[in-house]
Amino acid sequence: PIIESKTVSVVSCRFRGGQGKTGVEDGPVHLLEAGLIDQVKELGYEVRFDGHQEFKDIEEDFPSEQDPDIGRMRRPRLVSKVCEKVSQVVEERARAGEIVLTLGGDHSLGMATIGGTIEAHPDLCVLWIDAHADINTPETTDLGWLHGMPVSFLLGLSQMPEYAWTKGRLHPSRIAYIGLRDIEAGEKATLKKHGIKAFSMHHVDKFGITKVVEMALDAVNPGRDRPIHLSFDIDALDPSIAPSTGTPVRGGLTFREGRYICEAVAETGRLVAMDMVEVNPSLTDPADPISAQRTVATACALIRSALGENLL
Ligand code: Z70
Ligand code: MN
Ligand code: MN
Ligand code: MN
Repeated sequence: PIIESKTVSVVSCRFRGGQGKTGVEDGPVHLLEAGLIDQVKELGYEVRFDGHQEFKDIEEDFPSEQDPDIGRMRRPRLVSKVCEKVSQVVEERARAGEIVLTLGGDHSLGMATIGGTIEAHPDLCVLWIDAHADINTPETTDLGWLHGMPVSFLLGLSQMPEYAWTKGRLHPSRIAYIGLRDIEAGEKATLKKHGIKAFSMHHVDKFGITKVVEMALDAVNPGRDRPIHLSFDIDALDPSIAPSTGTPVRGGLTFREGRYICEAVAETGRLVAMDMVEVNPSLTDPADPISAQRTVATACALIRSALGENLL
């Protein structure tokens, strides 16, 4: 493979506490059952996978009734404790020079994975591929779910004692979005205020995915020399190819556009970490019995693309 590291470290996070729907904790199980590890080995990597991350003790310490809301934030302590733990695991593996592949679980995990990666790779840049901006703060959040807020913690825009471990080390100039189409007014204001590069589906239509990826990389990684963390929310893709997710939004990326983003990252040879989140196999359309299978297959294909499949 083009990527330097020969080891992919799989961090499986069966966690759903950052949002309201059951089933997203089964995402990693289905990805593994689909043969993800063998698929990655097939590409020439060593794979390190030592079982699912264990959150039982934390979940016992912070059951919903003992984890009251803070402002509008729901399950704030549970999410913080789980993410702090995941962050330490990701940091350790990134420091070992492994490509860290985190399987979610919901996207609150993004504060953990990027928070961990940036400790090992301080000059990190991030591509956040999503229908949503996930940049709400405790002040702007409407529903209070943490999966809509991780970027604000990464950038240091949200600070609270319960989240003291989040260091806010990511500079707003080091993150770019692709795929946005469901952004709240408060989030839009935050993006504007901090000059964050955000490419919506409108930009994908207008410029094409090739140009959009080039512009995104030019913004966060002009010399193509910085390590890249690719945080992929499966809901960035159109619901026709990735229906099994908690908040599907019409008009998303095509299968090829999704894979193109991943291939372009692989081409740089600078991928150090990837997240694949919000795959919820329990959300199936009765009229479409293989919707979960299709979503899982799509997620596996995206991961293989980011690891260099089909690059000549
Ligand atoms: C909304 C919020 C979100 C994913 C929904 C939604 C965020 N902006 N993220 N689904 N994956 O609750 O903050
Ligand atoms: Mn199942
Ligand atoms: Mn997301
Ligand atoms: Mn999303």
